[in-house]
Amino acid sequence: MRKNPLLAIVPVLLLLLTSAADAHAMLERAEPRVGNKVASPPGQVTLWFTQKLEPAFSNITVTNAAGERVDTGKTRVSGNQMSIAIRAGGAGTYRVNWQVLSVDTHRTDGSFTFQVGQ
Ligand SMILES: [Cu+2]
Repeated sequence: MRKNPLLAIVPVLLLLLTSAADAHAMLERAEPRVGNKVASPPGQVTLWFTQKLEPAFSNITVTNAAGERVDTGKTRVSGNQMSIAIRAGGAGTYRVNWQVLSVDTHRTDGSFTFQVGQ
């Protein structure tokens, strides 16, 4: 009885698909840095990811200590990097929320904070 040679490559294909699916766009680093303290409000927030991003479906919002939006609403995406300009929103804890669609069509999201002031 002959085995179908195509069956032999199925496990290999499954392995390739699985490892590709694990490689979602995760946050690699940010400026201001995650959890860091800066003396005055930065002019923008920039995030770097582990994969290239789809500009139309990737965005950032930033809120200040009072929970008010301080971002301009215009996220700029370039390769695996995205950034947004922010207005000065006083001292305290700023929260950065991000959502991205990576080029492998997987969505990921997350948030982090940084501190402004002494
Ligand atoms: Cu993925």
